Amino acid sequence: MPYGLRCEHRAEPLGIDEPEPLLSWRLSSGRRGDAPGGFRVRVRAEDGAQVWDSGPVDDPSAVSVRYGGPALRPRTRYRWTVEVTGTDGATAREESWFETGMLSPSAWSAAWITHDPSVQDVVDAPEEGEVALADHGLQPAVRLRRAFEAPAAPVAARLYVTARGLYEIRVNGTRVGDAELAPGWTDYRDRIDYQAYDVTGLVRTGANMLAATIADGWWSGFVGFDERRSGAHYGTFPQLLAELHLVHADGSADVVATCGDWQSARSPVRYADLLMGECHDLRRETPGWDLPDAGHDGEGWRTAWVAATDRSRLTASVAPPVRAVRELPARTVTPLAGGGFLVDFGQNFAGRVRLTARGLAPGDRVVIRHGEALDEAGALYTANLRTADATDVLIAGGDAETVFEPRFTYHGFRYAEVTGLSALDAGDITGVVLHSDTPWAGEFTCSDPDVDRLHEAISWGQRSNFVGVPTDCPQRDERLGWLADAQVFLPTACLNADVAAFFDGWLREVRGAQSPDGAFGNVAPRLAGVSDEGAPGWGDAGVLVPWHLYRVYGDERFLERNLDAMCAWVDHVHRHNPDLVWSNRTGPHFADWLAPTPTPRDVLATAYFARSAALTARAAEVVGSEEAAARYGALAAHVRKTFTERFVSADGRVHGDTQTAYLLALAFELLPDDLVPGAVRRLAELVEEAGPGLTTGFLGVGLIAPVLDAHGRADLAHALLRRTDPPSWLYPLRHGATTVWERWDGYTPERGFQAAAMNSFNHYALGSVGEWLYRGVAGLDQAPGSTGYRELLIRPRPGALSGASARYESVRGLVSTGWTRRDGVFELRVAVPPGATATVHIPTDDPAGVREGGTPVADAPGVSVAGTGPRELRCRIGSGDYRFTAALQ
Ligand code: RAM
Repeated sequence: MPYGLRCEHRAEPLGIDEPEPLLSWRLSSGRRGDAPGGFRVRVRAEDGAQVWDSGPVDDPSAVSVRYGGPALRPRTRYRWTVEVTGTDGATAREESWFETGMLSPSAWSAAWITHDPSVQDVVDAPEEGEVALADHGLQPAVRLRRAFEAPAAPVAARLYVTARGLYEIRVNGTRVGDAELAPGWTDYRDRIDYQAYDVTGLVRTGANMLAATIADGWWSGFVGFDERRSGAHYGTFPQLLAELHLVHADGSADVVATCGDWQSARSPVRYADLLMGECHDLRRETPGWDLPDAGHDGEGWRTAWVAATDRSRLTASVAPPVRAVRELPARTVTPLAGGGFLVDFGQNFAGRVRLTARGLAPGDRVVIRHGEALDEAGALYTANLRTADATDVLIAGGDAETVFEPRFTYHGFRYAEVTGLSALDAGDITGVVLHSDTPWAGEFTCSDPDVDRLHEAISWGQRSNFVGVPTDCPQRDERLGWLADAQVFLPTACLNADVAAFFDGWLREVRGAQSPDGAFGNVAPRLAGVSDEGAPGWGDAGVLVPWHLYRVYGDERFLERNLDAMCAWVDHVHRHNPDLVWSNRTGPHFADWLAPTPTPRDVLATAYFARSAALTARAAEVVGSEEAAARYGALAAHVRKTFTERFVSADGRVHGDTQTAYLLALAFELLPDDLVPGAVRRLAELVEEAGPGLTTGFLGVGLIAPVLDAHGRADLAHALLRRTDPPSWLYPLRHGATTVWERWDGYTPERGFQAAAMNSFNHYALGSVGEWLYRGVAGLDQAPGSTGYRELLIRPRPGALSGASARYESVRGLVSTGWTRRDGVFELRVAVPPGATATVHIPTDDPAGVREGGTPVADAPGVSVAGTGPRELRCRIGSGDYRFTAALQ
């Protein structure tokens, strides 16, 4: 059965601009050995007319096809079916739809509108709690509205909308969609995403009102840590651009577009900034302003100001929107000695609070400050937020009860300090978790509750930092799309969630941030003030990320879309380092960032040079660029040779003699075969000498468990996992962490907090060990040469655990593993989706005694024995569910 149909890696996307969308499906089957014989995809228009028929495609491993029909029409819904034929000839089908967006910037007619920025509001003298407004020169949000008549309720209504800034838009008072922080963060100088919404049910016969609020967001608010600018990285005031397309029963159409006949006013949101926070003055609310019967000449409304008409940078968003994905109840509410309350949500996360406030008089202020930790005295600790105020302010109106939730900001926090209320019940304050709504795809659990907590902390780090773009941290004045952080965490992220569309969107920013010389940046979207030229391991993300996405999702377009940029990057490094040791143009060379033991910079850089050249060659091969494949393949071989000549001794010692030096050499396959055993031995010694312990930073940390495992030392990987002294993964968890810290020693009881200048408690980079929990501990992996989970590798590493299991929704279907070890019996359950095959490594003391479903493996249906290794039996299986049992002490 096909299920989980996707178009462009999204379920039922509304408003895509891709002319040849990828249509994909997953497969399930209850029968062992089931494999599809082939598929057929048909695409139809809304009226049922066939638009494209792939015809029967005889490809047993395919789970996707690119649309290959006539040019798609703009703003049109297409329905598609996939029919899968089993090897027995039986067919099963499933249906879905996608809808095109504007398809071309030239299709737009709307203008960018706002409140005339030359009209200054009378702003009250700042009072307590309006610090941000006073200090930072922030401006009130803007309201825009347009009344319109509909002769009859339309048969279809679509709203295409974006902002330079952030928008929230309503039809007749009802909020449209559930996207938060839309349109998201792009380098607005190059591209601005728009979103499409189905508003058919919201438009009525007669008078209607389209009404929006816009705020600064990334466009004109504070971004990052560049203190030279008072916000305004891209522009100085927010603007809205929207088109409402109405289709009537008689086939006629109307468009309501932003233009000079809209009205504008200052919003009661006195300021809203991603870093500083939001202030909402309810005394200024004018209920009904967004309804059709609102007085058109109400106080404060003016003719909207047309700021610009350039529509050339508009593109449909490809990533899933940020949404309020879940809510966290307050775990404790503690009254503070000086007044106010301290709320603990029990979890560090990105988002904001929703507060119900009662008994306030007009003008009363409720101030909500956010922080990740408490200081020694039990008060909110905010020093590590640097210049981010992260403070929301409610100024009460006349209502007996007010529900306040800021709309145009978010914070990274676990604790909130609320002042200005005489009482606060736990039920009156809720944490609202925001993140890019990447469908969760993985589950992991094992018999060690500490390791489970680590997995949870890693997952919360992912949730907190996938907010529009992959950020380093969600709390301080930074929150930038740092390339290395994303690159090292990507393998973990891909196992936790379906991040294909999310990274497809971000890679546009990575390419956009590339210099004319070919240098990728250190952050994407590009930002003035953060050094432009990519450092080793940072810039290389422009190569490593597309390659990994291709492997996980089997979608060659990740390579097609990025290959030119990958080649330009490798050429850039090569051009400036003709002797093949990367020592020139290393950008800010962050090396093995925050490593307890530093690795020589040229070793690390040259290793990445070789890796990027090798992956670029493989990418070129996949997309059929033979010349490029040969050229980069030869370059990679030369860089590897140079690496060995310059940095590796005859017994496999790598210059610097650090864990990360060996990890890079081994993970990137830089060493000739005869030097590998010596390098592995030395790596193991270094790990053992350290405790066993690790001395790696951002670039080494994700490699340590996989490399030790790949070279027969899974025992050491387990030892690192169990370690509780710093540097280790469990140490922060012993000290209250609920997300992975930026630094191994972000807090120690002896010394207290690390330097406030750089000490995030929610940074996912060091959590990149998450990948090995799935691949190593639970044993859920794909084979080295496999893409899109076609060829699985099931190889659990039990260590001293008594059980572990993982489930993963791959592009092909559900893969799962689960093992237990009890009373000398090892039991392993495996599920393989149709069309995939798997090699299963069963750890055992008695390979000859292994059974499947109670039957000796040699006789078990669908199982073939592939060989034995030291204390293991290898079997090959096809799709279906299996249960192996083996003797294991
Ligand atoms: C820090 C960021 C990020 C890292 C860079 C080098 O400021 O938090 O994690 O990649 O520096």
